Amino acid sequence: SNVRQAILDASAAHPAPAGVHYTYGTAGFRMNADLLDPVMYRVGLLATLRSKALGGKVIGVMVTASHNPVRDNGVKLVDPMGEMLKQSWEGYATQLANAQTHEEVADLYFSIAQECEIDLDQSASVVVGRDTRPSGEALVASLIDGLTASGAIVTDLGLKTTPQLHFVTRCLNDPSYGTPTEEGYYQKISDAYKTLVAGLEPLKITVDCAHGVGAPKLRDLTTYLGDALDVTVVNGDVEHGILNYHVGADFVKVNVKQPEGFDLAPNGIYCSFDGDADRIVFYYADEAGAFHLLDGDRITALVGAFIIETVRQAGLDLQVGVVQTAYANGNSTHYLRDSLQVPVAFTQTGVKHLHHKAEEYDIGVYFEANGHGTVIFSTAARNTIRNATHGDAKALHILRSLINVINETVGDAISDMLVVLGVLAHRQWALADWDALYKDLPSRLVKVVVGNRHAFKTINADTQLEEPADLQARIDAEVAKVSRGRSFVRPSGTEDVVRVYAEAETREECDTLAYTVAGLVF
Ligand code: NG1
Ligand code: ZN
Repeated sequence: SNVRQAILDASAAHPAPAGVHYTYGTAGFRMNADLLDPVMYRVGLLATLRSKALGGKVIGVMVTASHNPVRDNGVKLVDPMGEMLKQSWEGYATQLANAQTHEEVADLYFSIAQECEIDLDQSASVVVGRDTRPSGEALVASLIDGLTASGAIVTDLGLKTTPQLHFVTRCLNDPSYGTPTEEGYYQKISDAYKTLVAGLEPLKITVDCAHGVGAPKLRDLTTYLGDALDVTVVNGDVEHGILNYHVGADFVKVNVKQPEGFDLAPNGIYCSFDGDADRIVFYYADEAGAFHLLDGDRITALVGAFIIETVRQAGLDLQVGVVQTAYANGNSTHYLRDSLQVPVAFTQTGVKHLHHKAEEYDIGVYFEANGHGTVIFSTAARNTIRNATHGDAKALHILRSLINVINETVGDAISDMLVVLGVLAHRQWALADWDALYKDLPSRLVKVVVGNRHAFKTINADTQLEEPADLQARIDAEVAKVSRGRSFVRPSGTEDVVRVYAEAETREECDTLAYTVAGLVF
C-alpha cells in the first residue's frame, strides 16, 4: 500500500544502530540521545496507531529525560486524558524500537493494527512537546517523520514542561478541563491560586529550576500571578549544557543538600524542580545554617492533612486516601496512619501505579518520596464539592479553588508548588512548622552496579525480592539486627543499577544496614 511505502521510505533515514536493546520502561525510552533517532521515528508510528485505536483522540508525546544528565534524552506517550500510555501498549513500543530492518518496522505497524483491530482509515492526531535538551529539536523532527509517514495530524508545541504537555493533551480531548494551550494552563492555575489565597499575606519563594524548561515557564507564570506570589527564579541557564548539573530536585533529594548556584537565607522558602518540571522538593536553612529537606512524603503529609481537615470543616462525606511507595520514610507513614488516621496504600515504584491506586478514593493524594505526585478527585467528589449548599463556606471555597490549582493529569512542579504555598498561606506556617509535623527516620539510598539487574525480581509493592532465591532471607536477617529497621532491593527502571534502600532508628544503624545489604547484592 501507499502507507507501507511511505513508512519504508521515511524509515530509511532513521537506521538503527547494531547491538542496542531498547526497553519502554516506567519513564518511556530513556538513554544517551545519540541512540534515540530510530526510536523517535518508530514512536511516531506508534502514536499514530494509538490515536487511531482510540477513534482519533489526541495523543501526546513528550521528549525529555527529566532529571538525567544533558547528554541523555527520552520519549514517552501520553494517553488522551493526560495519563501515561496504557500498559499493554508498552510492549508494542519495545517491539517497534527493536525491529532490525525497515521491512520489519513496516510489518509491525500493520500487525499491531491487526492485533488491536485498528481501523487504519481513521484519522490520527498527535501533540508533541520537548524540554530544553540540545538534542531535542532533531529528535522531534525524527518523531514527526514517523507521524507524517503514517498520516497523523501533528501539532508541535515546542518547549513545554512535561505536565504542560499532559494538560494540553487532556484539554484537547476534554475541553471542560481547560483551554488547550500554554496560556490556558497559566490562566487556570493562576486564577485558582489567586482565589485560594485571596486576603492572605502573599508569600515569597526562590525556585531552583535545574537549568531546565521550568525556568522560562515559571517566569511566564509569574506575569499571570501578579502580586499574589513573589517568585525568584534561580538556576535558569538553559543555554550552556548544564541541565541538572549539581542542581534540581533529584540532586537535592539524593544528596540531602542545597543545590549549587545561590545561598539560603535563614528561614526562607526554597524549592527545586527537576529538568522537565514534574517533580518538586522544598527546603530551608535554620538560624544555625542547618539544611532541612521537605520531600514528597512531607508534601503528602502537609497537603493530605489540610484536605482532610477542610473536607471535615465543609461537612462533606468524602474519603481521603494516601498512596505511597516503599521509598516513603517509615515515620511519614506512621504520621499519616496513626496521627491523621488516613488510609495509606502502597504500590510499586512509578507514578502510574500510584495514580491508579489513588483513583480508588474520593480524593487520592499521592507523592513519591522524590517529589513526583499530585492529588486527584473522583467525578463524584468533584460534583459533591461543586454542588454543596450547606457546610462551612470558607472550607468549600478552599476546596473549590484547590481543585483548579491542582494538575490532576500528572505530578507537576509548578502546580504542586502553588498547592503547597496555598496550604502554608492558610496555615500561616513557615517551613519549620511544616517540618515539625514528624521527624524522619534516618534513611539511605544506595546504587549498586550489577552484572544483570533483570535478575532481581520484586513482589509485594517492591518491598521483597522473589529472585535471586535466598537473597530476601539474608536481607531479613540483617534488618532484624537493627531497631525499626527496613530495607529492600529493586532494579531501577530508568538506570542500569540496582537500588538499595535502608532505614533504622539511628543514622549509624541505617548506614550499616544499607551498606551490608548493598554488599549482599553485589
Ligand atoms: P527508578 O530508576 O526505577 O528507581 C526513578 C524513581 C522513581 C520514578 C522514576 C521515573 C526513585 C528511587 N526512583 O525510578 O520514583 O520517579 O524514576 O522518573 O526515586
Ligand atoms: Zn521529571
